[in-house]
Amino acid sequence: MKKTIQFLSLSAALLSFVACTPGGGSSKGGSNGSKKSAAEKAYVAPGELDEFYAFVSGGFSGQLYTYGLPSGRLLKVTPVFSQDPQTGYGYSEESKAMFNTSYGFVPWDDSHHPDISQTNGETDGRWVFINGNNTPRIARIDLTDFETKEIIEIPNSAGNHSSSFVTENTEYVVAGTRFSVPIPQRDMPIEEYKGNFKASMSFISVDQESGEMDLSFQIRVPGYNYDLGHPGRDKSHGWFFFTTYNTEESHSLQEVNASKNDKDYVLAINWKKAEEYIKAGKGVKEKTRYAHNRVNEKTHTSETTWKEEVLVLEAADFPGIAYLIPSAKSPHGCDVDPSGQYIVSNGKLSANLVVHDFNKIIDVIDKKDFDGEAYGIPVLNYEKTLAGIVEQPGIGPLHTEFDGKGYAYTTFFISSEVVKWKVGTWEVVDRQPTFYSPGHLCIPGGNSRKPEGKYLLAMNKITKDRYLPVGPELNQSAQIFDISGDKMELILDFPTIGEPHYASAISAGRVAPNTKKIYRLADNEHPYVVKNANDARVERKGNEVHVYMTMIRSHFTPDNIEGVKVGDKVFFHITNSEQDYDLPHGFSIIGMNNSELLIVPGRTTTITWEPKTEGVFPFYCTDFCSALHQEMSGYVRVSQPSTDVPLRWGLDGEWKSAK
Ligand code: CUK
Ligand code: CUA
Repeated sequence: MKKTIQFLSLSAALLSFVACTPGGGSSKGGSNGSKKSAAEKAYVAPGELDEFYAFVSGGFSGQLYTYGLPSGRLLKVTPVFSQDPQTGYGYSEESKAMFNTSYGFVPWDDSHHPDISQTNGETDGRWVFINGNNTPRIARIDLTDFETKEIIEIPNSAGNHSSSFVTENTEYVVAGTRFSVPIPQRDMPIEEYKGNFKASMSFISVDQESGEMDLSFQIRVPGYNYDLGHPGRDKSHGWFFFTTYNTEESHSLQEVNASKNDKDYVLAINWKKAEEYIKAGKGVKEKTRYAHNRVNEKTHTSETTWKEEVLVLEAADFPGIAYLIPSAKSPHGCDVDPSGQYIVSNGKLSANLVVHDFNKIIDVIDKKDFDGEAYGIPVLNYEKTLAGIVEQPGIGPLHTEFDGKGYAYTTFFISSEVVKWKVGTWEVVDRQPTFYSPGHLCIPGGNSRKPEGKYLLAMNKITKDRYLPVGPELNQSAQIFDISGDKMELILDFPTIGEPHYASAISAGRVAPNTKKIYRLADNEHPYVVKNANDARVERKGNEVHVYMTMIRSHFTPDNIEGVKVGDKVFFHITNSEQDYDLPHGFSIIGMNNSELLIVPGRTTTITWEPKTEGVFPFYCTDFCSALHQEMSGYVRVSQPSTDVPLRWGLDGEWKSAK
């Protein structure tokens, strides 16, 4: 019965969707001005390409997923914080160092907020940054090949959630802590949290040429929880805004104890001011230890550099760096409009949506018209910084994005809807149900001066009956709305992987032309590269056997190896000799304890194998690469340790021996 009602109301909703908007112009397939059905708007015909790339976080999968908009097609899985058996990321010898942290090898994380690099406040399509929540880290993905190139650990942080958000010229990737902890970490009673735990806001600079990150400085702030943040832009460029919760500083049963205060704060940080102090030699270099993992582009191999100190500015000691603005109860999202004037604090436990005015904030600060302080940080007056209130727009606001046409869109988790409201008049102009309970939403360029307000992607937390049932664990559900008209129109539902939190999207034209097709074999400086198949060989170093192998349609060189012994550790260093687009080969051998390798043209990758018993064992190419793919295979003969079988390798009956 419940099902029927749901179905009926859904059909009604869909009908009204179809009936309403004229839908704006389409950039694909020519525009004829005729009305398009919802299905047509999301339909990207065979052979046609999407208008936008959407980078969708994987949440607890730890990865980044690239979808096309408006089709909802999954274009790419980029492994970031978690091992990936499809590519060998995190299993291959070249990629293992990416997971080094001060906590050891950590091959998983919870990734929430991808953000695209910017130039002059616009997304520029160079890199995507994304946070690892659990073991605090930030990763950089290069959009020429959609691979993770760098992971930097964030010391003095715990639950790296209010991150990773990019300032408008990619000066910094900013990473706020969620939890407060003892800094430096030490053994102390949990009950002594209040007043003793601290929080760190990390400013990670980005090299504009290479994209390389460097932890520039941290600002030490009171021991609240910091949920989300966004950079100021345009007039508020140089500032950063974070939402706080648990200003009660409770350490247990937070659902009650962190929800007592009627208002929590928005923390406003003037990072330009912090830079001035640093230039003047201020701040303290604190001892710490964290990993900085980078891929060497010439060898395609990751390397770890251990860092031993961090520059810290105690916010209370440096006037003008930090201010606390009382805001809606327990705010979640902290969003800044394209002009940089309005800061929306999505008070998830508040009936109204509170918007602060940057001009007023500055005015209050200039007049030093403070309402006291907290831990030495000036507290501003709520009313005096208020731009306006969106009155009772829905229940449980989480996140807001902007369309660049004067409207904002807020997700409401509890009332399960997206609500469109007008910036400046704060009136609600449209609302549409989502199925069900949206978290973040994404409009291409949403976190920039120039949003491209054509589509809105809502990422829902609850799926229930949207797809065929598949047991208790369901994929999350995303929905695309066309927002080019006055009313939002639902045009597509599609399942996602892991739990997407934020997504950031960009016009395809800013990314597609720069993407790589192959890696040039001539540029490959991997120490085990084989550029000419004649140089393929096998070498023994004690109980290590190193196989220098090539792969090309449709054979491995060598494809016969003898003289390997039980107890050996075999390193297959394999170079894909192809120089054509879309020609990876795979590699796997029976009983390997890690993963296959998927090797793209021009690259060398290494996987290990430790045979446990004697015998003759096949290996094969795992990626269907040619009509003779099934022939792309070989054998390794494994003997007892006492064997006198010499180490040799061959192809087509021509054998060579190790010297
Ligand atoms: S959070 Cu998940 S819905 Cu981590 Cu940005 Cu709001
Ligand atoms: Cu190479 Cu299949």
